[in-house]
Amino acid sequence: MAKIDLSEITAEHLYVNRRRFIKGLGVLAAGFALGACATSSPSPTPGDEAPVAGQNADELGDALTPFETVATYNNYYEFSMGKTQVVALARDFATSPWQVEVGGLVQNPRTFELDDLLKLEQEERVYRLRCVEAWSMVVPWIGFPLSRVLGMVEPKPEAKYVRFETVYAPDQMPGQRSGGYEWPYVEGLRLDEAMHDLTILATGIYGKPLLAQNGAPVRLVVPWKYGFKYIKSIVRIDLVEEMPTSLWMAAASHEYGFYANVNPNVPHPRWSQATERRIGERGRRKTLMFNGYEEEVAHLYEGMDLTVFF
Ligand SMILES: Nc1nc2c(c(=O)[nH]1)N[C@H]1C(S)=C(S)[C@@H](COP(=O)(O)O)O[C@H]1N2
Ligand SMILES: [Mo]
Repeated sequence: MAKIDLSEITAEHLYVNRRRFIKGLGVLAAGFALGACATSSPSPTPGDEAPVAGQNADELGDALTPFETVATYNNYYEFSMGKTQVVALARDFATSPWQVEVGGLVQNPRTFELDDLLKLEQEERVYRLRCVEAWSMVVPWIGFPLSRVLGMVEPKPEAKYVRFETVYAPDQMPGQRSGGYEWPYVEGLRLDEAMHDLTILATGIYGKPLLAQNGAPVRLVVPWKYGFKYIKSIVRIDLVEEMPTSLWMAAASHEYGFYANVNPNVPHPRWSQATERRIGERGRRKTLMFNGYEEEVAHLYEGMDLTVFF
């Protein structure tokens, strides 16, 4: 949430982590300067120096989910429907060169090179990630508010929604070669949701560039919504007038709505949302309204019937 602030840290182990994180940021910054010349993202390899985050808990005191878990337990249907199979299949996914086209109802349509995005000030955000399958993690993202990019392109007054598209690369993404879904993956936000400060484009994780399996080189993170809204490997962002139809709405409109705000009181047809399994913990914990970000985002939905906007 907050920008990196050394003064808040006193405990020795946190201090060590913080210092290592700053070193990590240096690596990240060098990566920006070099123009992200790697052709694929690093995968966790035994013996590698473990990447580190700048803090080791979220604002509620919940511990970070270990890097190894975040990097190996993935939903990324373009590669596989098997969570633990994504890493291997995404290993050679080419994330450079990479462009993100931002257009539609804007004054200044613009194609951003990945480097343009990496030159924006990057900050760490430790957020809970809650999947609609009722598991959750705590993830230290690196990124920047989506509002910065939207501000640069200047949405026109008619723009009401933002539509995001994942890369279409069936040659590299085996899941896109099989039927069942309307590729590419599409997601959407209402413009005010997209402009909210909690909404970020993530370019890193645990102080390092984003891993292919986590959506490299750039993916959306909207912490008060279910994980399927966090669209990965984005190549297009369009400002539009009509509510976009997401891949999941198209695939199963009776199961997935546009808003998809985390809500313990509205069950999914297959999964109660009242409780969740925090990966790495025994037992279950109660799901928090808006995933614990109610104070920050509830005002966006004033007057809306939250029981029907799953
Ligand atoms: N393009 C794309 N984005 C995606 C998905 C996907 O299959 N394809 N899965 C979503 C789901 S269901 C979840 S829970 C999160 C998982 O993100 P993670 O693998 O980084 O934990 O990514 C989301 N973004
Ligand atoms: Mo998910």
